[in-house]
Amino acid sequence: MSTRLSQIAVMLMVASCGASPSASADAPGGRPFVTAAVATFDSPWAMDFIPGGETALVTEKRGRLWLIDVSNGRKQEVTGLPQVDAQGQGGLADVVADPRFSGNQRIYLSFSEAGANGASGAAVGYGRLILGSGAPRLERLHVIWRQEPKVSGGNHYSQRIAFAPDGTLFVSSGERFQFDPAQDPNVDLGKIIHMTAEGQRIGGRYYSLGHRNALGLAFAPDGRLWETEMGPRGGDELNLILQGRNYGWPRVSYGSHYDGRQIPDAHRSRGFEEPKVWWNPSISPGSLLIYSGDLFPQWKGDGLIGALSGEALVHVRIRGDEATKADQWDMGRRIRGVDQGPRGEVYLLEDGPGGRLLKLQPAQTRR
Ligand SMILES: [Ca+2]
Repeated sequence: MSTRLSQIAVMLMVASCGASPSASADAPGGRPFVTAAVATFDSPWAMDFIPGGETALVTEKRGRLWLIDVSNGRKQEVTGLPQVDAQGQGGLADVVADPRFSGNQRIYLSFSEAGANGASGAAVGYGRLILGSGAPRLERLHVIWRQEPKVSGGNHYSQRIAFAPDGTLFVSSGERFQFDPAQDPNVDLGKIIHMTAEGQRIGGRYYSLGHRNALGLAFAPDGRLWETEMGPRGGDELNLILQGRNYGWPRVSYGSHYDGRQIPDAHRSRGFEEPKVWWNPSISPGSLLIYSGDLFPQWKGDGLIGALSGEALVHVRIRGDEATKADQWDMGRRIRGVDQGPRGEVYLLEDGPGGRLLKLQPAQTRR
């Protein structure tokens, strides 16, 4: 079935279930959106729209990058990608088009790269995306950041990229399942790092510390930086990121270690930042979008989180520097990515082989 046909089918199903135009789209138990599958991928990780159009970039963990026209589902593979170390949670990860893409054709990628003796680490680079006739290709990839130190094991790279409103870059640098280095000011592990678009560090080694595995990093329209972080068992967090602050891992967490050992709860009394929201049981937040469109006015300025183990789209209400849990819609699949389209539609990436790109639109037209 074509995308458009399946979309119509979903809408007809909703209509035949008795949804009336006057009913609230947010009625308890009901979803305020309908979904349509646009395309499928092999373990997709992240997506970003190229400014000004219907074309998005989608990464696959094993190292492939795709251009996709979301209006018709047509995919083209981008050549010229860096060699990535795809093991465990590592591989090709985030993709972000430069906000000045129309002038410089630049895209940023994060990926895991191999080091000596089987070690690996996160990295960020940019290149020029050459479009036009022929296959799309990435030219002159230039690595601007390498996580130090590289360590063994394939966990907690994080490697999420967020452009700040002023054109500088924030990168989440996971603690690589090493625990204590998240508190060591002299290594990159467990930090959020601030750099220029060329990779020059701003304000020293790190912007904030004490993070575990921060897979969500996004600016709100008011300029505040929010982060989601995978905690240990029952300790997933949404944090407001402030310069120089310590978020406590592994000294404190609302969760407990996987072997059952307890971790002290209270952050503030021990000198650490409290999470704004935390989840027990875990939802495994894999991505964070702060919604800024008009298509879903009830989400404007709020957080939308793709939940992996939670198999859900999670809505968090954000008001200034405060956040509260709002909705958790079961999607029946691990949700890896969440992004916003050019007209305010929301896109989700399912996790794993055959992961679908889903388009979310309002469940009914408001009259
Ligand atoms: Ca914390």
